Amino acid sequence: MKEDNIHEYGDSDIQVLEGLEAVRKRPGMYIGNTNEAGLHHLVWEIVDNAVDEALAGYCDDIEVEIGKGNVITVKDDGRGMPTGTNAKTGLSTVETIFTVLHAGGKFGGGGYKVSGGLHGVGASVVNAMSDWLEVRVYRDGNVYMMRFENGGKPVEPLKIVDKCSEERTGTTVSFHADPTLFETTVFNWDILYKRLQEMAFLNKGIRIQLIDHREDEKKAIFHYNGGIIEYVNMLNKNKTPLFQDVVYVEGREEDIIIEVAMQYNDSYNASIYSFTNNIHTTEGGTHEDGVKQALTRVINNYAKNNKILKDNDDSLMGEDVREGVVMIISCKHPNPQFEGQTKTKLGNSEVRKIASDVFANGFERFLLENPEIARLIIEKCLTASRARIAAKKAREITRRKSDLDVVNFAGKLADCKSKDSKECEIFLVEGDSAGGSAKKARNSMTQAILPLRGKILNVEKARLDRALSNEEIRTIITAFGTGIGDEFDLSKLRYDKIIIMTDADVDGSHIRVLLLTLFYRFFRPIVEAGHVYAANPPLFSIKHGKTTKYVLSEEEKLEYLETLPASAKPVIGRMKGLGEMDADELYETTMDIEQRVLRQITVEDAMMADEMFSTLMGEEVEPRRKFIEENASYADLDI
Ligand code: 28F
Repeated sequence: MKEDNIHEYGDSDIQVLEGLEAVRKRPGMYIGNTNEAGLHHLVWEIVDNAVDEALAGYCDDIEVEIGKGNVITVKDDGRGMPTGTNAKTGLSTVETIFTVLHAGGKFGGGGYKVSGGLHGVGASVVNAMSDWLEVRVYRDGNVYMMRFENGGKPVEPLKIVDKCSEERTGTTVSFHADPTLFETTVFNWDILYKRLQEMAFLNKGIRIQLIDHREDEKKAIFHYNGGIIEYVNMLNKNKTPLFQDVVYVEGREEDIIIEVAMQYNDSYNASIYSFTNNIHTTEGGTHEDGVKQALTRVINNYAKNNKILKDNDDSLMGEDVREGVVMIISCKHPNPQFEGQTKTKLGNSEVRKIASDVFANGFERFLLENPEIARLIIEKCLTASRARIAAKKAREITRRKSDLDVVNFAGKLADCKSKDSKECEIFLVEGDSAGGSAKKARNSMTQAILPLRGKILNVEKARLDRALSNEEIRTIITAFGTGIGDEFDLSKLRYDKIIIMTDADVDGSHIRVLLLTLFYRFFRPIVEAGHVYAANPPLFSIKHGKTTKYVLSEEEKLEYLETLPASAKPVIGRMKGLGEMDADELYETTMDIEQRVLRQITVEDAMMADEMFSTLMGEEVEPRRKFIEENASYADLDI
């Protein structure tokens, strides 16, 4: 306290100073921590007051400056703090705001204090934690100033230090955090940037500037007239959104305001961020629950009403409708109750229904007005639901341990005798007749045969989940022995080589695409480890004398013919499909380890098949049409 201090201390001042001293003694109780996070908390408290003035409708420009020596200055162009005397404290309102704990809980002008940060302790705590603080108020053509030092002790009372134009109004607060109380007093640009940008998103129309004068001058301006719509756009910037427009819904009941912005992207996870009074409620709460419930309900109703979902179809579950969603939920509440481990969960029970009703009404309307987008959303949800069911089925299959016996008994799989997986191979053969020949021709010690019927698979119509309930595919899964999904274990693979033996025609191509998709999605490690092969049946047979040579292509045929003596009279035959070969032919051309040519399938092959599968089996007509057009015919798809 300076000798020439004209401020006289009364009883209330003593109490005030004891209050601020308590803050300095137990900072944890007021700002949580004295680390970097606690330091930045000081800025949030001051910015919150400016944002509240903006939300009350009197301010639209906020500036945060980091000065040399880590002095923070926050400016707003609001009405300016009241400069008169506060009846209760007998001090000026400005002094009261900066020295009385919890002062300014309710704001004048009918607004309520929305931004009261997580701790919501106000400007007096910032003052208590600063070695100096200055406030300037521009109001009624005057510039008022008051300075505090050493943890909030007034240097002198509020006084007029200058004149300004009548139009110029607002409040400016500068402070320097007390280095004896904080682990660090260096402000972090990124932390300030992120939170101020978030504030600007959550409070549309407010312009917030951040300027760093410390080394290289840095400046950022956040100003979003679209508010949380622009937030969603930013979150989706590097993603592929399902549709252009962001769904936006707003509504209020009494003093509670709910705002939701939402879009889907092509990813599989949900990004849902909820806020209450500009505080990120990381643990969620009633506002988030209400909106999530409404999302599930509205999508199911729409899908049923439009016969996209049949009456006896299972309803879409929450996780189905949230796949790929990006959503911001913002609640403004006059009296929020924060619960949970970190006090970041909204507990007010009345909010659940309000949030649910507001979002349901708006979203339902959006779907009715945008039927094309509605269809896109529902198709995405249906795909998610099918994937969920498929994964569940796949897991169930692996649990049925006795399946293998049943499979053998049913005579579908002709297993090999050897139990040494290193020498075993399994042929997945297209059609019963090729299957029959292969069974006759095989070396039953090491070669297992599993015939697959194209008709049964009817791949064109089958989605993967339905494919999984197909007997033959279940047999494949069981025969491999590795299990699937969480329970997958590569070391249990019963065959060293899995050989796909299909014709090079439409049906064969379908089966290959389906099998590779199955492998890609459920058995990728098998592909990665190089266990999957495609048999390469020859295209021509060349007979001369007693020898027969099989060749895979036209070029190879010509090449081989060149090597024959001029006297030779070769007989060239075009090979028929696998089904038309007899057992010997099949063995010689495709199964005999000495003569056959196998092509190892790579993950890229499987990935391409998976893409092809998605395009061909998907509900979207346009990509399918384009795909077929570009690829002319399935038969040409050389995979
Ligand atoms: C840089 C930080 O703190 N801005 C503020 C105002 C405006 C009013 C106010 C603040 C009245 C009853 C307390 C003006 N005129 N920026 C800020 N701008 N506080 S803080 O009032 C304080 C309350 O209890 C203000 C009329 N009503 C309110």
